[in-house]
Amino acid sequence: MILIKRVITYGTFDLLHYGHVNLLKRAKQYGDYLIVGLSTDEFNAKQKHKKAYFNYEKRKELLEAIRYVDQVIPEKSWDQKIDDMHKYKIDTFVIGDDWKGKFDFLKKEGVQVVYLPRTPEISTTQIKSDLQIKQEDD
Ligand code: C2G
Repeated sequence: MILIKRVITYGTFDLLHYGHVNLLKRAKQYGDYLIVGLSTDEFNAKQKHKKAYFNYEKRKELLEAIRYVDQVIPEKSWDQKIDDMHKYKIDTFVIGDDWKGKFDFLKKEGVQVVYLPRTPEISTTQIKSDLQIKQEDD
């Protein structure tokens, strides 16, 4: 019997860039099937206090085009992760090390928790501020 190892990660993935792709590529290496819990526009606004440039549908479309991503589900709240681990039969939870330690509680659900080093020098915030400066220069 072939065991399908199932991996999950979560994020906003706005202005998709190579740091995101690098995370997804490494996350996929932990299994055979990668699910992304994509922060909804409402979750971004109400809980993460950030407004994505691209709305949920567009961010989902971009993620689904990435070879490493097998399924995209909505991330609507901070509290859905435990249920998600069981609902989607997750073996490994992966996220960038800016979250180091924050999701260790998932180990109690029998899930391996992995924090991966972030890709240096790139972030959605950096892109936005660089573009801001560029516009002022133009
Ligand atoms: N990331 C990375 N390197 C970067 C930028 C981002 O590895 N240069 C990773 C982040 O660590 C995260 C993923 O890419 O694992 C998505 O980044 P964000 O959209 O910024 O994720 P965040 O807003 O931190 O949402 O419940 C968890 C949250 O939804 C995580």
